[in-house]
Amino acid sequence: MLENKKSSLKKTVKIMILKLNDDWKMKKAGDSVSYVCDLPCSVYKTLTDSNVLENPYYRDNELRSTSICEEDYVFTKEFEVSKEMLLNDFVKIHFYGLDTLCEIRINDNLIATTNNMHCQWDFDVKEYLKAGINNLEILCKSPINYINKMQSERRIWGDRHAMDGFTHLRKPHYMFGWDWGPQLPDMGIWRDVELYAYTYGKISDLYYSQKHSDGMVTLDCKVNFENYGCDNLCLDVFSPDGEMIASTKATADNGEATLSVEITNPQLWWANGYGKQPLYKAQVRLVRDGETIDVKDTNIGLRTLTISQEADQWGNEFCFILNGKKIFAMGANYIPEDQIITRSTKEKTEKLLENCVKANYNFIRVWGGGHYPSDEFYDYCDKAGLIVWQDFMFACAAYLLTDEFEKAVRKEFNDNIIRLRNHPSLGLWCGNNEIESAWVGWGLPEDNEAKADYLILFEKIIPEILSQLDPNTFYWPSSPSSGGGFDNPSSNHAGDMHYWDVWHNFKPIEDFRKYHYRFCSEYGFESLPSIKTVKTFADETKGDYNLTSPVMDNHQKCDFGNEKIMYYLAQMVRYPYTFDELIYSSQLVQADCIRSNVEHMRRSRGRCMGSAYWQVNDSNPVISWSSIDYYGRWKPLHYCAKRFYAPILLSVDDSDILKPVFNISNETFNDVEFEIKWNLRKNTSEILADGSISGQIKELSSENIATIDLSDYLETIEDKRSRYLEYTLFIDGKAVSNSTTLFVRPKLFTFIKPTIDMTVSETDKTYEITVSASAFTKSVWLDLKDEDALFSDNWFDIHGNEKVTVTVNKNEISKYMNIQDFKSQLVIKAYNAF
Ligand code: BMA
Repeated sequence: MLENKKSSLKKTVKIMILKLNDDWKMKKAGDSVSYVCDLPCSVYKTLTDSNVLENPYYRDNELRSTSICEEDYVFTKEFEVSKEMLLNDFVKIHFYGLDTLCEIRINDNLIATTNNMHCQWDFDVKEYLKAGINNLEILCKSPINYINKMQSERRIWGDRHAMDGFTHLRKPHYMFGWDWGPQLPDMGIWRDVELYAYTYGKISDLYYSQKHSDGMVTLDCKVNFENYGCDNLCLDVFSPDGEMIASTKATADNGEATLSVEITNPQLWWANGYGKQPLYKAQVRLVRDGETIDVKDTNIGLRTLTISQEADQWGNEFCFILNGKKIFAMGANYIPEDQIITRSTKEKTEKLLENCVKANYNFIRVWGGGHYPSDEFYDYCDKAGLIVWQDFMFACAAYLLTDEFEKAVRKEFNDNIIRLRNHPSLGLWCGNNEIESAWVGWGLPEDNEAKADYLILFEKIIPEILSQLDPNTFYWPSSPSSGGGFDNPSSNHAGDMHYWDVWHNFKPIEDFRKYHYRFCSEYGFESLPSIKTVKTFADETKGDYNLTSPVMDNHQKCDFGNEKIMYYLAQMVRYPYTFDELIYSSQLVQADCIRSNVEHMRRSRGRCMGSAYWQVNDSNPVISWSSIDYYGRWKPLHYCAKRFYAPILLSVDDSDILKPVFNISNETFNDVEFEIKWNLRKNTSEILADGSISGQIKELSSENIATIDLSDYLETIEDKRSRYLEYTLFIDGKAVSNSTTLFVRPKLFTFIKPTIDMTVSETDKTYEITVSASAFTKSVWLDLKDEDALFSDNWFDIHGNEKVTVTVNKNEISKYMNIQDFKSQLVIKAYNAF
């Protein structure tokens, strides 16, 4: 009987997986009190979830939270292993992300130590496991103690907003603080953990390459695998609607094989705005005796995508070329979604990216001071058509290539390149953020060793690894750069550019338009977040609602950030007397500034081929350059982005205000017939002159359509201060783009205080808000007092009693409300209606 039982236990054929994500415990090393947690978990998350630490984002709690990470912490978990699992030849543990300096023990045996948060870790553990209950322990050592020690032994330069010495450790730099983030260098287990076992083989990784020729794509898949008795490797390809369209097989003998199929009539993958994002499914199976041992599915977008640097009359262009078409990249910079990374969720990531698509982005830059985002991030970009500019995780710092550091980063490159290289959205790898330009022009402390190591790391090691692991994706050494070798990285003639003279260097907002960039991958302007967001960290009763209060000051991380806000407000708008007005005004100046920059760049399409404003999101509730705040609330800038990134944009070049020039930028593949209608109006909105212009604008082009002469109407200072130009672009009779140009800065304009009329009605699925006013009303802002809603349009101008109707989908409101509640929640603001 006993014999029989024993022999019924057989090696499983398929890979066995045991997830180890739940029921962990955390305690400070040496302490007896522990707290329960599930993965992802970290010190700050567990302590706040257990109510032993107040939220570090609240008021100035940060100041009492940083030092928590001067201690070591231990995470433990008990888990049961079956006899069956241990029958397998290989039993391994896989960590998708450990933060950062960890000692891993199983049943008190030290298995490994780790030193890079950007890596995944895989260890053989069969010999340490027993059938029944086992104990897994992760000791996380203080990152602060580590960087202090390393920095005292050998100083290396790093941006001063982060804790001194951060550059020594491969942990997202921003966790040590940034000019938009508190210093909370957490520790923990930030991605999944699993135990897995196998005997006959396993697929390690896949690399897909595409060759496009007329009406056909050859899809090659290079498979790395382990084989201990499998017969075949199979590749099946399914069309976007699920039909199997190609299939091939190879004999599985050694550790590498290439499978190849042909796809006829390929449906091409396009970036958002240019076409659809059909995703084919490619499935690779490792087979033994007709049974699948391991399987890996990959979404494939059929496309060619690289950067063109063709020489032209201005130098060398820098633009994405997608399926042979040169496109204008429209997007923003992405930073980590939470300062306490373990608070990030798939839902928040998807919502954020969905909001990027709603604002007509076609690309997004993953900035190098954060982390390599989750798989879900790229899956969403694939699905939605957002081209990803992917920095490697190095920013604003120098590094020394010690043996240990080099080993750590080589593993990081390997892990992340393999993980991300098959995504159709992956458009470009970039070495780092602002380090080439820092060496050239920031006056860094002299350090020849680190400077030489810069070239080895970013211009030798990374390109070499990419040529092995992902030769299909374009590599750019740094952002900004004009190609590397410390050769004028901030040039306007080639490569990408970060423009910060407006904001960091106090240059007037209009200065941006003096220059022409090839691709502006950073520029930005700060504003305060919504009052609803301020409420989550500031206490009005304690006097926090004041820009220079200690709490607001703590939530402003940029040097002289609040001073800069006031400086630019004084240039642009009337003095804001209330806190509410201050928030509104800062958002107004931000939106107007970024809008005018983008319009300028889109007018220079051909010469300039990309715009990424700094930054789309926030990692915490803070005053920053973001267009969407930490709680996902759209600032006016995001509503503006939806407009200035519209596929077809009408804008006005007002360099000569007496003779404004209408420009249309057409970022579609169609030549379009258009009509522009314009009105020159008084501040009452009364029309003084009007006109219309029709014509055709070619696909993928930007053209100055017409200049109008308004000098007769703008003779006196009073005229300039009380008249404005308003214009709309119609295509097929439908208004697709509209805006307003003042002839003076808003603070100098003679606004009339309007009476605003607003009515709300409802349909099954929407609330409809109709607004009109007794005079010209600038930058109207609709909002709900306590809840959140996405408006179909917001931050628009009203031209007197001409009605504007805006809708809200009922399912876009954060909480169910009937029409009465909705009306009582609705607030309206405007620049001249405070
Ligand atoms: C850029 C970025 C970040 C920074 C931002 C705002 O230089 O690369 O380092 O947060 O400016 O200052």
